[in-house]
Amino acid sequence: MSAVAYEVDGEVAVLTVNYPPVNALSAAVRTGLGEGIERALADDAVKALVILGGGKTFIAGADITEFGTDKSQVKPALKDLQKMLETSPKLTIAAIHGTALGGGLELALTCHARVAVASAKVGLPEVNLGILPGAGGTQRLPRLTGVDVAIDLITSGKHIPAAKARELGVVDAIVDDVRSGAVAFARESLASGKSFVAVIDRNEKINGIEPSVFAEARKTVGKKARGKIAPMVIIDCIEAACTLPAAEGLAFEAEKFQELYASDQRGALMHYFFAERQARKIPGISADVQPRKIASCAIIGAGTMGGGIAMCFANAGIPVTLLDLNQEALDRGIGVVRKNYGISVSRGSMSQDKMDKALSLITPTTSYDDLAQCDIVIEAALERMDVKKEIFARLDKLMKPGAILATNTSYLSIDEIASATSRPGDVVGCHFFSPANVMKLLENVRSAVTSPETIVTVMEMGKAIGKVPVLAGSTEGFIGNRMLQYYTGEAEFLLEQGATPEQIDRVATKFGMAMGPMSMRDLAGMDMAVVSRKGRAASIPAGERVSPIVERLVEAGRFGQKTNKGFYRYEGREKLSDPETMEIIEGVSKEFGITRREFTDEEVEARLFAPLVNEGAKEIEDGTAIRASDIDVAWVNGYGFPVHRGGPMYWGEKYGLDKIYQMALDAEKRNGPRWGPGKLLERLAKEGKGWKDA
Ligand code: T1G
Repeated sequence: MSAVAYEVDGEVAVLTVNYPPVNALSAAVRTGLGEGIERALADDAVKALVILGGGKTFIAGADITEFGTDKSQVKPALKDLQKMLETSPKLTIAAIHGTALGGGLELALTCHARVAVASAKVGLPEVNLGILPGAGGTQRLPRLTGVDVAIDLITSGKHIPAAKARELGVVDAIVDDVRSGAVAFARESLASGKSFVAVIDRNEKINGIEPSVFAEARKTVGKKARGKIAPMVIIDCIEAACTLPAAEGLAFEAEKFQELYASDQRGALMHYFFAERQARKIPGISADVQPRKIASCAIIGAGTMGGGIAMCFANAGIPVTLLDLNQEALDRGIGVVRKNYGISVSRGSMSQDKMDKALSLITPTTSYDDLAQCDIVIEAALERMDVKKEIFARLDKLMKPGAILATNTSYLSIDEIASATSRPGDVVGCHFFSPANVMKLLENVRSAVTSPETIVTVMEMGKAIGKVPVLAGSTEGFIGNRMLQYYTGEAEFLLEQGATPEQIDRVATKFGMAMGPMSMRDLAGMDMAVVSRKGRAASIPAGERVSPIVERLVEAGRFGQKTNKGFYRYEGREKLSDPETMEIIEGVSKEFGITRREFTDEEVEARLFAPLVNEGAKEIEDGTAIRASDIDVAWVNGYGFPVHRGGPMYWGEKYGLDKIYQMALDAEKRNGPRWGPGKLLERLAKEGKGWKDA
C-alpha cells in the first residue's frame, strides 16, 4: 500500500501522506508523492493538487533514520519533487497541520500556496542536527520573510505558530479544517483565476541588502552559537540568496549542506537527537503500563527550587498548590515567582495574560490538608534525611491513594526516604535543576521498589511540563551530580598543581561549557558547597582527600557572587581576577608540598572531562544509568555540556576510551581509588569497543 493516498475531490487531487509517526520524507513517501503528482498532472479533469499529512501532522522533514543509508538515495529525491511542484502548470497547495518542518516546509515552499490551521507550526530546525535546510530553505524563506527574520528562524531552528507564519507571508491563509479548507482555497483560487509567483522567483525582499546586515548577524549569532558551526554557514547561504542568481544560490546551499553533513558536529547532534528520545524508553517496563493522570500538583517548600518547580507546572496549565509552613517564606516565594514572570514579560518572552493565567494556577497555602487530593506532591524542603523522612511519613497518611510522592533531593537515597512510608512504590525522585523554570533536565530517580507505573508517570509528566526526562537509579548523586564531583574535584586538584581559575574556566568555556567550574562555584555559592561536602564526607574513602581550596575560600569570606568575591572578585557584573585567590591556592599547594607547574590547555581539557567519562562508565555498570546516551542527555540539559559535542560519553568515545582508561589509571595514582577505572571501561578500552557494547 502506498505511503501516499490519492483521491480526487471534484477538480482537486488530494495527496495524503500516511507515514507515522511524523510523515517524514522517507523513500516510500517520496515515491508515493512522485506517483501522485504525476497522476494529477496527467489527469485533465484535475486542475489543482493539495498535499496533506495524514494523522497528527504535515511532513516533519527528511527521514533522519534514512540518513547514510541506501534509502536516502532512492529516487525521486526531495529536489525532484520540488521541481515537479514548482514547475507544475496546475495549482499546487500545501495543507499544513501539526508541524511542517525542515524538508516538509521546504516542499511546501515549492507549492504555489500554503494554507494552515491555526494550531499548526512551521520551522527549519536542521541547525539542531548540525546541518542546514538543504532543499532550498535558505534560498526561499528569505524571499518570503525578508533576511533578518530568515536569519533568526533558520539559525535558531525555532518553530513559529501559523498566525506568525501568515503574518510573515510563509502561509497564505489560515483555514478551519486542514483538508476542506485547502480544497476550498484551491477552488477559490481557480475560480478567481488568481495567479501565483513561485517563491524562488520573488526577489523584492532579498535585493539590495547591505553586507553590514550579514556582518552584524555573524556577530550576534556567533555569540549565541558557542562553537556551533552550522549557524554561521546558514548566514553564508542566506547571503548567497541575496547575492547570487537563484540557481547558483541553490547550488551554494547544496555544497554547504554536504560540508556540514560531513562534520563531527552533525554526528554529535544527530546522536543527541535520538539520545533524547531514547531516554524516554525504559527497558523492562511493558508498553501497556499506563501513566497515571497528573492534573494537579502540590509542592512542599516555597524556596528557590519549590517556586521554580511550581512555575513549570503552572506554565503547562497544571494547577499547583504551593505549601510552606512559614507564611513569610510563602509570601517571599510567591514574590520571587511573580518577579520571575515579570522579567519574562518585560523581555517579551511571555505575554502578560500568559503570566496572569500561570499565576492564577498557583495557590499558596500553609496547610498540609490542602495537598491531600493532588495527583503528585513534590517535596522541595531541606536537604536533610531526617526532615525528608518526617515529611514523607506525614504525606503517607495525608495524600489520596495513588498520588505520586516525589522528592526533589539532589543526592539523598530515595530508598531510605521511601522507607518512611507504607507505599514505597509510589515514592520517586524528581530532581529539578536550578533555576527549575529554566533548566530542561528532569532527573527522575527510582528506588529499588519504585513501581513501573510511577516511573512511567513521571517520565510522561516530564515531557508534559516541557522538561527532558532521564531515569536514574538511586546511588548517591544519581547520574549528574555523582559525575560532577569528579569534574569539580579535578579542577581543584589542577589549581593545587599549578593551573589558575582563569585558565581552567577559559578551557572549559572554549570546549563549549556554558560556564567554567570555578565561575560555576561562584554562582552556586561555595558556602553551600562546604555544607553539602560535609554531609558527604563519609563517602570519601580513607586515605583519599578532597582539595580544601573551597573551604579556604569560604573561611576567607569568599562565598562567590553573593559576597562579591569567591574565586573571582565581582564589581557589578564585572568578573575580575583577584590576587588574594591565588595566595590562598598557592598556600594550599605549599601546605601539601605540591610543586606548582604550567599546564597546557589540552592537558587541562583532558583532565577536566576524562573523569566524567570514567564515572559515567561506572554508572552504566551499576545500573544508575540505563545507557551511555542517557548520561549525555543529562549533562547537555542539566550542566551546560555543549550539545554539539554529543555529551560527555559521546565525546569520550570519540576521544578514545583507551586514552580515558589510561587517564583513569593515572588519576587513581594521583587522587586515590575512587578515580580509578571500572571493569566496563577497562573491557571496552582493551577490546577497542564502544558504549553500544556495554
Ligand atoms: N525523521 C525520522 N524520524 C523522526 C523525525 C524525522 N525527521 N522526527 C521525529 N522522528 C521520530 C522520533 O525519533 C520518534 O521516534 C518519533 O518520530 C516521535 O518523535 C532536507 C535534511 C516532529 C516536533 O529536525 O522536531 O529535513 O522514538 O518524540 O515530541 O533540509 O519529532 O518514537 O521511535 O520527537 O511529537 C528536519 C525533528 C529533518 C524535525 C514531533 N526535521 N523532529 O515531536 O515526537 S532534516 C526535524 C521533531 C531535513 C531537509 C533536512 C519532533 C516533532 P520514536 P518525538 P514529538
